[in-house]
Amino acid sequence: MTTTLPQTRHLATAVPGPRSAELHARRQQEVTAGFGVTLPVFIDRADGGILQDVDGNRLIDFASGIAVTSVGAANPAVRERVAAQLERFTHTCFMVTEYSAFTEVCAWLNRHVPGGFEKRTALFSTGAEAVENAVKIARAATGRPRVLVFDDAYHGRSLLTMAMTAKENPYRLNFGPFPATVHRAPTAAPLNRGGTPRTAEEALAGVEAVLAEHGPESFAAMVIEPIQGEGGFIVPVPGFLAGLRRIADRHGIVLVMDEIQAGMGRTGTLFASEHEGVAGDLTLTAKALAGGLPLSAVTGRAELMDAVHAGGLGGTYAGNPLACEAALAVFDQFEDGTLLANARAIEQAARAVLEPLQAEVPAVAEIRGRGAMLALEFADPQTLEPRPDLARETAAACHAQGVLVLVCGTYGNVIRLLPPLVIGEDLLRDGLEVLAGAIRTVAGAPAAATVAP
Ligand code: PLZ
Repeated sequence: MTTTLPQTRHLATAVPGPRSAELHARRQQEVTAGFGVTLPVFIDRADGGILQDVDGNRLIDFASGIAVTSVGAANPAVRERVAAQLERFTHTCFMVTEYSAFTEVCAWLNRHVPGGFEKRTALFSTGAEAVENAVKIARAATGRPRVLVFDDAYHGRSLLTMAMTAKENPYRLNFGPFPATVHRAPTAAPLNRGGTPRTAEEALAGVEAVLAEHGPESFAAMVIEPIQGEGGFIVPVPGFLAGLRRIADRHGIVLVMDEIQAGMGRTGTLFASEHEGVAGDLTLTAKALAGGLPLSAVTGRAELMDAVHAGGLGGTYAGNPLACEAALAVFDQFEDGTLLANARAIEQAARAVLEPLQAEVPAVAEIRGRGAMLALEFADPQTLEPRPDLARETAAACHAQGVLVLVCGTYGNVIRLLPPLVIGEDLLRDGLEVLAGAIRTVAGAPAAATVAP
């Protein structure tokens, strides 16, 4: 694939460099303190697997803007279609007058989203909006109020989706009260949560218990990520999603599959729920859907999607024409299977470098994920206490060497990899070697004593 930037890591200054530091200082004078930043570096251009900053550093992108720029941040087909649309018009509002790109995006999703039933799609702009609208649709279709969500869930920052998100700091802190109709059930525990369920059966019994407590007939929806993203790249234990499917069917609850982070090819299949052979009644996409332009979708059973009264769904920017054109360009690139093959090749390359660390560095507790959605969890080898300090220091060491990795997890002790699916082999390997070196330096030598998080 042709790119506009050299696909090599290059350090021209310290990271962040002087120009970034200047711009960051200015930002602090003008931008709310409520936005955090992973790495205070200002980007000038980006393409393929590279982010080039204003100091001339070329950083390896293992973040993709949180799983968004899977086709690269300056994908030629995306640029071309968006530019052509820019010449025609930028906006009409689909609720005022119509345009075909909106319909075509819906048609592609109806065809490709899992589930052998007739589907309809609604388009919005952000992931949180897709989640909110799925709940609206499920309520309208069932006439029920409650929503079931799970431990370690992330569904957004809006008032309802924040209530659905599990992690207190930073997402929920000081922002309550929360709607009383959102209830949380257990998932089978990732490695270091002693006392929580370990198997699908145990977790599903916990789900049934929460439903029974409030009456299963009062639940409109259960919402689950097929791989939990912000919560720590937690792959569901085998049988858990299938069990949720059965419980949803038994009680007439709408199963909502939040594929916002894990979907659109990230895990080596178009949708992560395909790995479990489970289809949601409603499936949510956003992020990588439109190659960096804001677009999200709710796709699902026609009878649910059409249960809403006309005018009940919408939004000024919902399914913006530039974003729809970008999505159509992304869809074209899934046609030949290369992007999915890339995701699987990224997994192989990453596992080959990272898995040996498990034997070598005791605090590397687990390497998990699917395709190009892989994570490494740090915990004390004896107590399994989370080690967020090691994740933080490893990320900082990578950043200093020009590799952008993100930290996630309910305990902040997980390093996650979300490279663009178009990242070149050499660049990927270079980034992985930097990461492995950082882990050895930070967490390697003598088995560290437990440090309070
Ligand atoms: N559902 C599964 O991953 C967004 C959030 C980053 P929006 N995840 C990244 C942050 O700190 O805000 C996400 C997700 C899943 C929903 C969302 C929400 O998508 O487009 O950010 O609203």
